[in-house]
Amino acid sequence: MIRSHTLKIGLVAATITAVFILYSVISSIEVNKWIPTYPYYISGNPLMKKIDEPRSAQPLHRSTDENYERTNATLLSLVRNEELEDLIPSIMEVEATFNSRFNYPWTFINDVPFTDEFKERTRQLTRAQINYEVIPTEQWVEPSWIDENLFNASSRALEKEGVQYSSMISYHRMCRWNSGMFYKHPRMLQYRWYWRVEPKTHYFCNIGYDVFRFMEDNNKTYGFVINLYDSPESIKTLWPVTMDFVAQHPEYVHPNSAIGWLTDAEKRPEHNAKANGYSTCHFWSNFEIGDMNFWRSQPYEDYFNHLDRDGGFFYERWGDAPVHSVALGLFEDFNKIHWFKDIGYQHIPYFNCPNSDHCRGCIPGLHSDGTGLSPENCMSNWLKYSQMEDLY
Ligand SMILES: Nc1nc2c(ncn2[C@@H]2O[C@H](COP(=O)(O)OP(=O)(O)O)[C@@H](O)[C@H]2O)c(=O)[nH]1
Ligand SMILES: *[C@@H]1O[C@H](CO)[C@@H](O)[C@H](O)[C@H]1NC(C)=O
Ligand SMILES: *[C@@H]1O[C@H](CO)[C@@H](O)[C@H](O)[C@H]1NC(C)=O
Ligand SMILES: *[C@@H]1O[C@H](CO)[C@@H](O)[C@H](O)[C@H]1NC(C)=O
Ligand SMILES: [Mg+2]
Repeated sequence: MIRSHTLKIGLVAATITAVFILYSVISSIEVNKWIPTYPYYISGNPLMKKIDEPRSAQPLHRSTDENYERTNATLLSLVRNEELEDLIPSIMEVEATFNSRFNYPWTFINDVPFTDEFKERTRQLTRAQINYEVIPTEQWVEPSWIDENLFNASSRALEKEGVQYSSMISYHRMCRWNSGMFYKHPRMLQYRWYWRVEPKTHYFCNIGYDVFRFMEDNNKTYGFVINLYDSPESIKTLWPVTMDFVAQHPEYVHPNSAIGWLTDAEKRPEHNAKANGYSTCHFWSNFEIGDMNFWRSQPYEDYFNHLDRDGGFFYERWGDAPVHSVALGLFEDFNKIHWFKDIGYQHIPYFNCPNSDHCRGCIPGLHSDGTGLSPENCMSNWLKYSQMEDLY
């Protein structure tokens, strides 16, 4: 009697356990669609500290303020007609989390005219003014001194080294335009501040304050969300060419520069070695909120011309992200560079996911959606050299 009773209890327990295991497996499959299997939470991850809104020297400006006024700014997107479907969700999310309250104008820029479909579909997405612009040819195509044979030969060599997009001339043009031309576009000359928005990016957090006026009130030049190491093969001579420039213009280097961040060799010595002295750390420029007065300044103008003359935008594959970052890191006060920790953001495959009540659909602390990408994160270097660890 006792034995069969025990057996029954055993059977019931086994069944419950089996159901529970089955349930766990099924639910973990569901969960695993969203949560990466590697430990995305690393101890000391600064994103895990709960945050709200950034500290500001003056009260943050809200659209509900009495006498609220926009500042001199535009949302900016360089984009192709074919990318319309990928751009629409990005616009919708920027509108939903920020711009539906502030109504900053959008500026869409293209190397060919926008189609009617592009214009009609994007017009549905915002109440704000929209500028549709074409890039003047001379701001887009290779400068006269670029040799096509040498470009062809170098891009084949870079291709062999695995440098992404190296034989796509349009990608080189885009990187050069984003480095030294976008703020010279006739439409952009009307504005001081810009926020760059790319197709296929996502925005997870409500931003209740005017980010441009935050920049203005706090004397910030540049805002970023993600800090990464670059592919050193794409920028082998960027640092040596930059050092030539600095030797000609030592007066341009700011006494509070972030040179330690640019030259760090401790964390990834092999990157520093391949990039000839540059850590390859950079602000990921598919998101940027910046003051175009910096790009329009004499030091940056001279620096860009020096790089452009060298030809590395074509003979190597210098990205606008490392070019912007090296310039900011050398010629600007690091205190004027702001990590928008509170802005939840994704551009495949990286994230900035704050631990904040303003965010939805993004796992706090998450940096990337693939395994093995955490070595690409340079944020800890930035925080170390900019001594900003305690500020957030
Ligand atoms: N109009 C135009 N936009 C481009 C071209 N190439 C790239 N872009 C834009 O430049 C940005 C960066 O390009 P993307 O393909 O996203 O490069 P990735 O993010 O580095 O993979 C995106 O906003 C693109 O829409 C081009 O040839 N013409
Ligand atoms: C460079 O390569 C392109 C594409 O393969 C080709 O059309 C062009 O003729 C080449 N230019 C020169 C100067 O060899
Ligand atoms: C906005 O800034 C640009 C560039 O600094 C300037 O030329 C323009 O006059 C400004 N516009 C307004 C309305 O302040
Ligand atoms: C910003 O710069 C202005 C002019 O140099 C200065 O008066 C002001 O105190 C600065 N504000 C902050 C928050 O640093
Ligand atoms: Mg992109």
